[in-house]
Amino acid sequence: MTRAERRLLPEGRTAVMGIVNVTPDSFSDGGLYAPPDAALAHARRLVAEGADVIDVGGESTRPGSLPIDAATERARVVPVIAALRAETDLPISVDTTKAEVAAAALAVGADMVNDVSAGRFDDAMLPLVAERGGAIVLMHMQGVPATMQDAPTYGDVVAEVAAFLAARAAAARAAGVAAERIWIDPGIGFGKRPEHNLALLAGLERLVGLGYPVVVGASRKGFLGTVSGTAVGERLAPSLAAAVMAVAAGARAVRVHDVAPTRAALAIADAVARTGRLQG
Ligand code: PMM
Repeated sequence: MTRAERRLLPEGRTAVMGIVNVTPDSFSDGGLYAPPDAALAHARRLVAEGADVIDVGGESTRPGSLPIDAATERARVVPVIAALRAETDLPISVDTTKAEVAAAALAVGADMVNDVSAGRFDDAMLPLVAERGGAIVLMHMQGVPATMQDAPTYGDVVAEVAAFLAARAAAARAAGVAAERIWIDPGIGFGKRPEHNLALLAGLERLVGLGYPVVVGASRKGFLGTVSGTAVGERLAPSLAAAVMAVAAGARAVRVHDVAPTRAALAIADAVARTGRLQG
């Protein structure tokens, strides 16, 4: 199957993007999957649990984290993506802000670049994705990971994130990326206080109205702990609630750690949404 033939969004239900962090320092899974074999085994498990997309990342973007060099990042993600591509036709995305890493990942079979900087950290990113016929996730972030949680400030967070994403989608199209290969993401937790994250979930329809598939990554994030009083290892139920709320507001995809329970929860959200559409 070629890249052009692989469907990024399944028909009639929300896409579940399963997270494979090949990093020694991710906030939510603590580097559990850092060795390539462990990352691959984890990816296989997410496939078996029903993931629609596998998102492989080699650089931590947790608050306070510092960038790593492209060679290190490439060495983490490329073997995992190549091995995964050899055994599945599922879409694979690479979570990176570096065109060099994205190019290597696309060359071994990735379909999509998940860029938390929306193409701003590397000017070569959008032209690369256009040239290779890849897809891209454009995510909002205020600041950079090292300092983004120091003092996030907004006037109207929903309006500002919507304007940012519209501008970045326009930049991607101007670089030659086809409109149907662009997803947008509010960037939950990226330069945002809990009230900003809640406002974005409450106002998600505004982002949906921009006309691109919206993906939401709330899984296990800090604001869920703030609101529900749960530690990072206890956030499955809050994560499922956030995913269901996102889908009810029109999100087409969710980026999650826990694929099987998310699929089960979203089966209900999708069925209710379908019934609502039938009722007109
Ligand atoms: N969150 C993280 C990393 N990459 N990509 C997108 N598109 N959206 C997100 O919300 C997002 C991301 C950080 O979370 P992790 O450490 O659990 O992967």
